[in-house]
Amino acid sequence: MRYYQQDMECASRETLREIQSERLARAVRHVYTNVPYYRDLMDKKGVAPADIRSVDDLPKLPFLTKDDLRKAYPYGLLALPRSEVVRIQSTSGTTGTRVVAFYTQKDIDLWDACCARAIVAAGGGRDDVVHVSYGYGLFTGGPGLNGGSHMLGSLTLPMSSGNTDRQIQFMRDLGSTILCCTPSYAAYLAETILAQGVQDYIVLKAGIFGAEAWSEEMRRDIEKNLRIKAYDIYGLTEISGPGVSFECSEQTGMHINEDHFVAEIIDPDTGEVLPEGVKGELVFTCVTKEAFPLLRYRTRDICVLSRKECSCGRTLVKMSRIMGRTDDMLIIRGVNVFPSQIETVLLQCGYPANYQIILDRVRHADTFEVQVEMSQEMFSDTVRGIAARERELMASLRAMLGISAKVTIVAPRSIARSEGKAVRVIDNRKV
Ligand code: DLL
Repeated sequence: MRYYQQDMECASRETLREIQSERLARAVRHVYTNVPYYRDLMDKKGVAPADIRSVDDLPKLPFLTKDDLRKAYPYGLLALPRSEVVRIQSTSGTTGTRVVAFYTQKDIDLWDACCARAIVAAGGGRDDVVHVSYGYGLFTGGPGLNGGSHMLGSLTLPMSSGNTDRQIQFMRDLGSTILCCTPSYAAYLAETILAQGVQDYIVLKAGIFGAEAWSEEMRRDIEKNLRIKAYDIYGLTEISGPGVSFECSEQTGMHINEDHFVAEIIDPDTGEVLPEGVKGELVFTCVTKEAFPLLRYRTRDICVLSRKECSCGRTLVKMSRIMGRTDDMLIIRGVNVFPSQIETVLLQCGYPANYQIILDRVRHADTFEVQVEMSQEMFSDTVRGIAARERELMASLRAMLGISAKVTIVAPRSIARSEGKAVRVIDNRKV
């Protein structure tokens, strides 16, 4: 099988445009009628549903940002009664308020189909054993690839993350052929497999890795060590989850599932739409979703779009790797972290907000340290007292972020002050 839904994946540009335009007009009517928050934004901009007849009219619509999601938290952007909605997924927000997204059964079916397209593009089919080591739960990685694999009819192994020895044991015993996890976990698994000397018992052929940035060098390492082809996959909770775009055999960027998510690239400063091939901020409009159809959602991810012909036969537009962010979000071990979340915890725990986040990548795995200045009153604490405070702070940070950081409490005024903006993040990872 080369495609999962060939009619859409390989449609002519004109057909795709027509489908997008028709779906867009319908989505705008749906949102305008059912989401007072967005109706207000449209009214303020002086645009009515009747003004949106084709994708060319997209720039007339107002943008949505993570800030709008925070203001409308939790149900303010829901476009259907709660009784129609069957699932919630979530990811970090900039402060204590998390981002929540909602799905009807049809929304989940569409999302699963997008992930099935990604698995087929990576060479998957009904005979494969799809080993899903993304986290399950609020994070979309596990549920998304799990759903895609089910829909395709592959044998699905819902491993979730962690317990590396058991992952490898099952990989051997059950003959996993496609591995789905973050690229850093794939690299770690590869290393452990080599260290255990069991590589000859592993029959993986492909990997579908995303949720964080990774380099071409990292791809080559993983491919060599696991003897597989490694494919990138992109997505975000607000738009559905993994499978918004996926890589094909050409491995030169990710095809966006444009029949569901219409992409634009804008200048992050002016909001102006940029021509194809120019680097800028990626914006998505959901044209088929029922429960949580965000229109012109600013992802803060920076990339380039290309409609150059692809050797795989798909006509869906391709996005490059993510080249950076327009905000200060960090992705640490696949988890989104905002410095403002760390600040919130420090203030809640009575620390001055003088801190530094130090990131590194040791053998493809992220290290994450938070150095925090103690207050003057803490200065007289005993060494044991400080160690206890570090443990306490580690637990509070873990509760806020969902991942562990090494916490080091340092003397007052020992973190270098900068002349201008505070340097909160020292990121030594090379991506
Ligand atoms: O990370 C969804 C996902 C799960 C994608 C599994 C791929 C695989 P969020 O937690 O909402 O959702 O984080 C979304 O992660 O805006 C990007 O900044 C980043 N991101 C996702 N995929 C990639 C990728 C999931 N392939 C945020 N390369 C996005 C670089 C990625 N960054």
